Amino acid sequence: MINLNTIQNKQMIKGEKLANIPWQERPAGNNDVVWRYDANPVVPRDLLPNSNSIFNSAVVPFKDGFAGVFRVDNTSRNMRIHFGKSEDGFNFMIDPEPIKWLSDDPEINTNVESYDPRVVKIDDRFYITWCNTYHGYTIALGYTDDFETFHQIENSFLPFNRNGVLFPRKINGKYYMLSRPSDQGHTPFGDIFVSQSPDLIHWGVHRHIMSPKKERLTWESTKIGPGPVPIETDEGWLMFYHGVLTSCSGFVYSMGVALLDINEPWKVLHRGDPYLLHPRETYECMGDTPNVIFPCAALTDADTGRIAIYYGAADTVTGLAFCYVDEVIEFIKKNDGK
Ligand code: BMA
Repeated sequence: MINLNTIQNKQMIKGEKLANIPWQERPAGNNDVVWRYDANPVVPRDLLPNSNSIFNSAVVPFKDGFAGVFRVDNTSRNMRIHFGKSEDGFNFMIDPEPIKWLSDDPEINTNVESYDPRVVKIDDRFYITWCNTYHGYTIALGYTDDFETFHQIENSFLPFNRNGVLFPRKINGKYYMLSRPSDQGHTPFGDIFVSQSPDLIHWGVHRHIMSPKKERLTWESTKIGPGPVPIETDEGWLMFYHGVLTSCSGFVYSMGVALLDINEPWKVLHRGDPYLLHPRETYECMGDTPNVIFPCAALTDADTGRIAIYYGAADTVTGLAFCYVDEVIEFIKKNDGK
């Protein structure tokens, strides 16, 4: 909860304007920093004839509308990623066929299972990271210029790793990627790291950003992992992330936020102690995996400070939530649990 009277209407996003950002104002009487779209889910589980579930997906502005890469688990329960598009960011058309990655190297172009994509525009090219299988789960990287032809580059890390998230620009001449080293199963641990690359192929200079908060029971006691592409603000990189608590009936995934140093993003400036979004609605609490909120994308409008977050709900559908950048930064500072 925040005191809205104390918030100045500051514009803090350093990025492009997005006048057509999907948006719905905070409902009357609601003082939450992040609020949900009232017609969630935006993507139902059965949008495609053979989809079991569509969730943990990424959306970016493209031409006059939006394009995205969607995690679709089919009715054989294979995990695949598909191209999708939308005019308004609320209603999507998803290609029934998974993305066909072009690559000259059969060694990396395996893609037995593909899931949890993120998409980022760097200069004029859209880069896609996703969790891929190469002798175990690891981070794959590809790009597209037009969302028609997709090229796969190199797997960024050795197995096991998940949640590869590129920064939207080079920092001091290097590409930066967040990730969460893991194991081959439902990893019971996980810290967020950041790595650097001169060419998007060779990754190194690995730096630790933050660990789960294990010293007391918290919503992020078990493991944490990066979510959407970090948002550049006047105060640092805004990093929404997921955190996991182990309850009597299993993992509970919530969303929180931290602010990272602009030039040395392994340095945490502030970290919100409470979560920002936690499974409460039926579509978040019931599904193939109950009690999961898993954010993978954020659209931003530098003009108004609006942020629209796409998140997977209960490993089944895709939801949308909204917030203002200045209110999120105010929240982190007032509730700093670093
Ligand atoms: C993680 C990933 C996500 C999933 C989450 C909750 O390990 O597999 O794709 O949403 O678990 O089940």
